[in-house]
Amino acid sequence: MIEPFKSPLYITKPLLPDIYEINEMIKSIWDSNQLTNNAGMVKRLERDLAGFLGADYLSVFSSGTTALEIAYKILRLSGEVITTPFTFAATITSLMWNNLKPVFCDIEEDTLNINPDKIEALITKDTTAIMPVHVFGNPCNAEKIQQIADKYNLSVLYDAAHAFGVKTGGKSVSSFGDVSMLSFHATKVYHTIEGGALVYNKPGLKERADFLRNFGLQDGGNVIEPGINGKLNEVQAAVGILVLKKAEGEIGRRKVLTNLYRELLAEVPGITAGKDLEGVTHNYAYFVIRVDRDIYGLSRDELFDRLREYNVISRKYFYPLCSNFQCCKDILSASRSMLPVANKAAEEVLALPLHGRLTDSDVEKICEIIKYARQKI
Ligand code: T4K
Repeated sequence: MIEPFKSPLYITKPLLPDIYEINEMIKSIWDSNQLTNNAGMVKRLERDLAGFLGADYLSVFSSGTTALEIAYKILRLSGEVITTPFTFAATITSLMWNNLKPVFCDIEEDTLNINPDKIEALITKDTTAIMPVHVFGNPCNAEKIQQIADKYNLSVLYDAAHAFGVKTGGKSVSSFGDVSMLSFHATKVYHTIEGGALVYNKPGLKERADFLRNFGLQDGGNVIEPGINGKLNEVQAAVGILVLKKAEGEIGRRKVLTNLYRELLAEVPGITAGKDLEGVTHNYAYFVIRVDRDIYGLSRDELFDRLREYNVISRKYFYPLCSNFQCCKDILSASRSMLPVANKAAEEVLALPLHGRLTDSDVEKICEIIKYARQKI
């Protein structure tokens, strides 16, 4: 008999800066009286992040979603944007909020990313961009996607919300496409409590984005192009500066736990735990499994409920599938018949707890529960 965990185990627990170090940083902000508006901490964070990511041009924003919305403006997107339904709501709702129509493309079975072989058939005269998502930090097939974009003269905007620090072939994934968006929400492997960034791969874009995040104000107060308030404040930037120092250690610990999960779940029929992709430096942002009901004996939803009885609070990322949202019911490409792989994944994928504060024995016990839950049927 396995005892439930005494307190809930969530899929993540934010990485926190040392309390004394953050106090020092906050004191210096208090002394400066400059709390926001592109001041010292934000500038320092942008420099630190650009160094960490090897980015030439980068800006930080108040959230990943605001960063996406500003990216739509600087890339001058209009009409239709081809994207994936297997993503967090923000990818899709931010498009719709900006009068852009999401066109849903099915995904690959193994990476859960947009399937590049299915993109071309969705391009119309109204398509202006492709917005792939590096789902759970697995890099998309950027080479193929760029070939299609070049052929049809489309922009490529990566939703890299999950892909902080991920590299493939030694190159940061944020170097792909025209622009990449990173999310720094508290649930992310690296965070600024709330926040996000754009990494630009063309000169000139950063300058416009920086105006747009500050209402579009130019020096002298004139506005050429209307903007929004998308600024990160000084206290959050200070958190980001300190959390960055701990990011590599966090990723290293998550790697150890991921490998432990994989080893222990390998013996459970019907549970697939994924593997590292060749040539990829992963960030272990999430640990997800797929549940094959016919082999495992329980559906993903039944396993989710069973884990909850033991105080393991997993998450059904991404269910419901974005294309099945009520707000997408009039979009032709949202039809289930066109998205078989994504609809199946949304029924089978489950994110389990993964963060640097978990112990090996936490993971061992979660895996025991998954084995035991199956035997109980
Ligand atoms: N594109 C993609 C692909 C994304 O995944 C996201 C965000 C975005 C765009 C937009 O980026 P942002 O605008 O958010 O920067 C969470 C996050 O709110 C969201 O940022 C994230 N993706 C998404 C995948 O996950 P929920 O609704 O699942 O979060 P929640 O509150 O259920 O948190 C999960 C668990 O984490 C909780 O059970 C407990 C724990 N937790 C959470 C918070 C907020 C903590 O321990 N402490 C905390 O402060 O959306």
